[in-house]
Amino acid sequence: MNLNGKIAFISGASAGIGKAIAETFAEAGANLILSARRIDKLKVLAEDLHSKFGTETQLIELDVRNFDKVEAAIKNLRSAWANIDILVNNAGKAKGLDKIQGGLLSDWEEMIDTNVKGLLYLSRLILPGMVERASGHVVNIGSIAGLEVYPSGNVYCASKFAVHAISKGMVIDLNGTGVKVTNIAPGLVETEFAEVRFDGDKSRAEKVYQGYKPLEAQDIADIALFAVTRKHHVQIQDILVTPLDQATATIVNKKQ
Ligand code: NDP
Ligand code: 8X3
Repeated sequence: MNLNGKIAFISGASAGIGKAIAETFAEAGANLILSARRIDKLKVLAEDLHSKFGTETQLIELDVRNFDKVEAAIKNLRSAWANIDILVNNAGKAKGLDKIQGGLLSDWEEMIDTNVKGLLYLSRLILPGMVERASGHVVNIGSIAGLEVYPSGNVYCASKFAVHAISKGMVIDLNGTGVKVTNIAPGLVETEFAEVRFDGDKSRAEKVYQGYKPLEAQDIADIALFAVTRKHHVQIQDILVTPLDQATATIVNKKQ
């Protein structure tokens, strides 16, 4: 499973699943364009990957909600970096866990703008080059929340249902172009996700992952690497992965 000579663009590479995918793709030989808002975290990661694996990186301080900035970032890539082989649309989040009648508009906008529009912006800018070269792979990080709606999940679930629909739309529209699409739908993964959802409330966030063994970001990175290293004729469209103790979005075998 090697990615020697490949260029991968990863959104949201400063933490969690995106960071683990960066580390795993780097170990497999890829060079990386890493983007997130927290550039300091990307710098530390890039230095680490260079010293461990000799990885070349381009770092982009980027909020995927801002189309003008996303467009400038992609258009300003030097020619050696312009031919992106793999796009990992990972940047995303849940904000809040409120009944819809009490949800915050600002939370809804942040989720929809990041999870849906950010993914669309990057894809719209990067896909034409892949189609022109008849080669490329888009990995979208969906969620079990894109397959099931759970109580108070409303808008987060809607944003991930949208990711799943967009992934299927990509598979259909890119059919015959040589470009592959993979949608990965994880269940509970222990990352900064819950802390972000609960606005930095660490004790509430910790409870999400207590009483069972959640997935680790590395588990998702292993799956992403597997998906992007199959033979040319093999396209893995959809993967649902949960911890052993998770049956559905709401049924989790917790020992308290
Ligand atoms: P983390 O909070 O650990 O990481 C989220 C990443 O997204 C960070 O690198 C963050 O970087 C980046 N990000 C957030 N907002 C923006 C933005 N506006 N522009 C650019 N980057 C942004 O969470 P996860 O690693 O868990 O989440 C990654 C993806 O996986 C998300 O799409 C999430 O919905 C999905 N997912 C997570 C699951 C889980 O249980 N953890 C399960 C299923 C799916 P920065 O803050 O520096 O910008
Ligand atoms: C993250 C998993 O169940 O918290 O997408 O929505 S869940």
